[in-house]
Amino acid sequence: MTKKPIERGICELYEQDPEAADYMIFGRVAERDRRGFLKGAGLAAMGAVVGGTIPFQSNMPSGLIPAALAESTKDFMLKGKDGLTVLNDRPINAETPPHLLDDDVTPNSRHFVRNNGIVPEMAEKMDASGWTLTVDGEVNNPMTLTLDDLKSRFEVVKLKLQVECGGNGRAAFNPPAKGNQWTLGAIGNAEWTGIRYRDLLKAAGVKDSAIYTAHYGMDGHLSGDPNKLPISRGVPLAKAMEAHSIVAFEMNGEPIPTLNGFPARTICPGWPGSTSQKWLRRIQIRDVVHDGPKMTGTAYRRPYYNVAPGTKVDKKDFRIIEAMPVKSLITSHETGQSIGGRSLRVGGHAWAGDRKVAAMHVSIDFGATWIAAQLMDPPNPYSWQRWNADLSFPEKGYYEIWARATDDAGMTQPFAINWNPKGYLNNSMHRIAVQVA
Ligand SMILES: Nc1nc2c(c(=O)[nH]1)N[C@H]1C(S)=C(S)[C@@H](COP(=O)(O)O)O[C@H]1N2
Ligand SMILES: [Mo]
Repeated sequence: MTKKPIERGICELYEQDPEAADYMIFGRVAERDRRGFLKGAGLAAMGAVVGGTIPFQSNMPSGLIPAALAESTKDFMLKGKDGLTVLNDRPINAETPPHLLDDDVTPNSRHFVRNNGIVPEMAEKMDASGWTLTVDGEVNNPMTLTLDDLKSRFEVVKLKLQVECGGNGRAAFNPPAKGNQWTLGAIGNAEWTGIRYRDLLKAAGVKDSAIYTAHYGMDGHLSGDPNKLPISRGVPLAKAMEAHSIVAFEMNGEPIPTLNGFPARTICPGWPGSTSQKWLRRIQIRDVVHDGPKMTGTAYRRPYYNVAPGTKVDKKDFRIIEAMPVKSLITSHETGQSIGGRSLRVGGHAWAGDRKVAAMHVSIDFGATWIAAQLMDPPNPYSWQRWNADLSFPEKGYYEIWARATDDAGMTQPFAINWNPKGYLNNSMHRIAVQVA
């Protein structure tokens, strides 16, 4: 018997049980009228997903997959998001095309979204009344704090921090890896306001036995089972104690948007985005490595040695992914663009997990020669870094611009993909095509 997948494509969900699909995708808050039409918060959630109110909603049969989700997922917009590509193989996952990531600070409207479960009602309503954060486990003073407690009892910091999904780049794996087929855009670098994770832990008085954190959110499991969690991950205590790991309550000066974790989330920058728990409600300090959903098995893990594409790897050889590898994007131009003159200033961002980016290079001759780009310092550690390069094309025609970053430990982005069974950590260099007229 094959195991029933818990995360299924929207189309597949609708095919099997349209009404249940409405319920799962548009939330447990979905209410129906006598004829079974969606109303109330469920309808509002559907409006949010299709990007507007639905004037003829009273004609809309229940269990009808909105065409915006079924087709042309490229053009349909999530509420509060602008130009994101929605991957329709799971409820609400959307990435940002690289040319829309040109801002040094990623606007809320362009920060990708990766959800493993159902957005909690509190976040849909953007109303934090009654919200608390509990810190417990291996601590001397377990605490339960309100949002006001966070803001008033601890020093508030503002940091520009990169959050990247561990599976960003998975779409390029061959043989393909199961999971969200992210291309390049599951990365963002917003300015987060919050408190240092370590200040919280100091206040709670971490015991000597503590080695790992466990993060719990308010989102519901896709199955609708209230006893199941979609995801609960954590980090080694040392990562939580790092000066740039925070519990954030604002994103770019505004309450964190519904889809990005309102009212509060951890940000453990430079590590797989899954360590940055959204809709946070509890941090448990543990004396063992956390074993919540998506911590064990092969989730967010890779073999500790390199394997040839397609290799079957024994589960015991998988290790938890910690810092993400060095990476960069060309964001100044969209791939396929026509260029008028022979010279072109290109630019983008580079980042390197826990490290700093030390050098940035571009090539217009398929990697035969490389030009050093100008590389800025990050505004703070764990922010991505701006780079720019002035190119000149010898004649008209088709070119590829390749970009590669090198971190301060000498690691450079490869051309080929470092294949692993679950399709994590693809940091192969970004290439765009241009036509020089
Ligand atoms: N509670 C909760 N937190 C979560 C997730 C989730 O599904 N539920 N997804 C994680 C994953 S896999 C990633 S990559 C990041 C994405 O953050 P974003 O949606 O704000 O871009 O959130 C993480 N935090
Ligand atoms: Mo992720």
